[in-house]
Amino acid sequence: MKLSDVKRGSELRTASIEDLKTLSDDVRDTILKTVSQNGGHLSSNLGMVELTLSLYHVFDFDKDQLLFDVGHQCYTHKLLSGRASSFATLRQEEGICGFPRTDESKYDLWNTGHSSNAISAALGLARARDLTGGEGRVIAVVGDGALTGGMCYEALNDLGSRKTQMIIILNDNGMSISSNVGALSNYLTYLRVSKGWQKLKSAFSHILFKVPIGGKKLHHLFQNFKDHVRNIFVNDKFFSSLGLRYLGPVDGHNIQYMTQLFRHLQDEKEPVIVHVMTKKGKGYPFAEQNPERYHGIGPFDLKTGERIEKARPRSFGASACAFLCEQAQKNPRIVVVNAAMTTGTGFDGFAKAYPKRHFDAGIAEEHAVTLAAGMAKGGLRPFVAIYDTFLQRAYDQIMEDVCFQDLPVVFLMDHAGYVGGDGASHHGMYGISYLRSIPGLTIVCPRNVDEMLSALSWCLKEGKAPVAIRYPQADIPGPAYTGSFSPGRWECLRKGQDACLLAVGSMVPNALKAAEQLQKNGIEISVLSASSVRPLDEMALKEAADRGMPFFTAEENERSGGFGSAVAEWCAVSGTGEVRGVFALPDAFLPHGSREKRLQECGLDGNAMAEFIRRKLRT
Ligand SMILES: Cc1ncc(C[n+]2csc(CCOP(=O)(O)OP(=O)(O)O)c2C)c(N)n1
Repeated sequence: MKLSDVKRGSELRTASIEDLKTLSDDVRDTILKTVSQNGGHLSSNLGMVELTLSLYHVFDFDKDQLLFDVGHQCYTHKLLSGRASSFATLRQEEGICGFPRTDESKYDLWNTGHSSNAISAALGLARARDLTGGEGRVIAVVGDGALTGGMCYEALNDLGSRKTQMIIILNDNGMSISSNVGALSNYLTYLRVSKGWQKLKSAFSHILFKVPIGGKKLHHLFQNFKDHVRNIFVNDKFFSSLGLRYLGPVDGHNIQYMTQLFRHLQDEKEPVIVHVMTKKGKGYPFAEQNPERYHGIGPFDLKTGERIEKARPRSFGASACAFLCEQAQKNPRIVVVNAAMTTGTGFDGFAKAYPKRHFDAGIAEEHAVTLAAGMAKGGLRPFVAIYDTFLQRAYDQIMEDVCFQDLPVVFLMDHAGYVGGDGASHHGMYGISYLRSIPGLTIVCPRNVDEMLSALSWCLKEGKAPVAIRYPQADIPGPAYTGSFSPGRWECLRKGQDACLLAVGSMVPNALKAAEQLQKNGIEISVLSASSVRPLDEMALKEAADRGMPFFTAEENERSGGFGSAVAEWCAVSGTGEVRGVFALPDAFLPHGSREKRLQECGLDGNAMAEFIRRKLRT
């Protein structure tokens, strides 16, 4: 069976196991070919092929509901649910998204991207089904990495006490993005090795194949089956003590075992957790050997496994890491906290150099932030490196445990701005808005790596309170930074008298381009790099306002609650100055695509800014 033979996922329900096996080869090849060209989440998807095919073989997704945690492992599901012909456009402008999107297919039930929420969402769907007299099973696919996130336990706690039908597939590949961390991960390893799951596999198949599917004796046999299963599978203590039937571990690449097991779960009325063992990168030797490197990867050469890329600019994260490694030699109080993104945030060097002073909390941003707060209270200098988008999850902890306590925790918010291929759930475009209202928090958006390093030095020398330093992944082009960061002070990059353009971080180069364009029309504007987003440089604002210069602001952040709003608030409160334009991303969940194109579309490129300012100054 080939992918081109599958018009609807439901056709897989009558396919033979042999057909599913040949189909798995075609699916794997398609994923490999597409990701090598477009980039994407390779390792997790290669590991999910047989598991997804088995789910489609047994369940009916016109009735049953399938949710993916994070959703980065959904490629086989996309290929089987009517999107095989458009799969070549994966992650491209106007192409299909790398994560489930409800506006893309009715089979994508949830807009996903942030981890550890699938059990809660699935339980909500199950309860809605129960109360509205609906039918169908609810199935959540959750990775062992996702299971480090606290929300999973909140949901299990609830599910185990007010039970309903729900199947949780624990897709255990022993990895988060890097090796998984934490005591629960150790427990899963214990389950895997305690009885030797190779032995279990043969015992399991022996029993399963004795149990016929359908027929009058099914109920009786099913009871037998459950008893046997209890004996063959590992005696789990953790999940069963929470009120869930635990089955596993099973080989996640053996379609025959999995489909047999899933069939026996079709009539279960209570929650079940099926522990499925998969191999990240399965079938592509480079990814099997180094699953982390191919977790999320740009285009690469299929034959050599090497990335096809232009020279990469200096990374903010790696530069912050190198700086803190150096400082940590002199200052034993420096510690770094990550939340399952040590490599992504550039901090693997620190983890290697100072293993006792590096803490990977798992996909547990709330815990990571409060952990850092405790460390700061105890006299350490914690630096918490988390992407702008994932730090959202720890909003309350930033507010209550860091800022309310006024503790010197430094947040390093990587991947700020429009991130491109990963799409709406991953754009770091809300950071200024969600942080700006928290009392006592200094917010810094440096205009390049050197300014970020200067801000870090300032934090170590002077910083006695919480600071958030927000930056994109790669260095920002523009004039060299030779200053010395100080909060509430902006750098003047160009002087003019007709207007004042206040640019934040990544918007500085575009603001300078706009100023050059305007000069050609005889309009001279000042350009200030407003790296200190909070506090504002009130002296600079007052001076420009006194000279009658209108303000324009530019930021790679959503408009609501952003830097432009801060300047407009200042004008309103101080009774002076006027904001004539706010260049910002719209208040929306923007699709994936090209950053350059999206910035143009949103009026954030130099030409668009110049044109807007020209029109505004004429009126
Ligand atoms: C709240 C949150 N923090 C961090 C991430 C980044 N992230 C994406 S996938 C992933 C690892 C997930 O591991 P697992 O659930 O085991 O899935 P696998 O990739 O191993 O299949 C992480 C940390 C995220 N998506 N959401």
